[in-house]
Amino acid sequence: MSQLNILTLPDSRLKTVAQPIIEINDDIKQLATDMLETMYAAPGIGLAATQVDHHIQLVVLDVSEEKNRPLVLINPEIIEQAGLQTHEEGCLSVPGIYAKVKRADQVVVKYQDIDGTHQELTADGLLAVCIQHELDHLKGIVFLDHLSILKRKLALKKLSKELA
Ligand code: K1U
Ligand code: ZN
Repeated sequence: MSQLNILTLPDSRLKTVAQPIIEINDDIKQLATDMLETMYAAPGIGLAATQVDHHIQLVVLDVSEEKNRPLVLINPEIIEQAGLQTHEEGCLSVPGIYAKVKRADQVVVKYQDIDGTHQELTADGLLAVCIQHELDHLKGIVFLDHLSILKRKLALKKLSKELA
């Protein structure tokens, strides 16, 4: 197992659109294991392959209190969504910046698990927020892109001060 380097803004690689995974081979399984280790160590509740400079459709998540419910989503796709919720979000690629983002309250996501089995998961609350946040990363979108231009500018200014 090894921890991976997490890309941070303004790295343009975070804007890359991830490609579907055709074959779930040992390299993909190792990457998922390393991403989980990286996420737990950060600490975080989610991580997309984009953030560790692998531009493939793979995300890991664990929103449990005990950090004992890891989820690996391969080729995830939101197939249903309903309602609206506003939640404060952070991002390991935007360290030290938090902002409220409006997203769907409930989502149904279809994906393949690490064995390649097709699955569907219905999520609400923090898990739904985290799924939407991580799937955005696979499209090259970060949570600041959901803010007004003014709020985004303020957040980026704060980030540049923090990274200086
Ligand atoms: O994608 C990422 O960078 C991970 C991000 C996920 C996320 C957080 C909050 C709302 C939506 C998505 C994080 O994990 S930031 C760190 C964080 O929120 C956290 C860390 C430790 C304990 C609890 C939360
Ligand atoms: Zn993020």
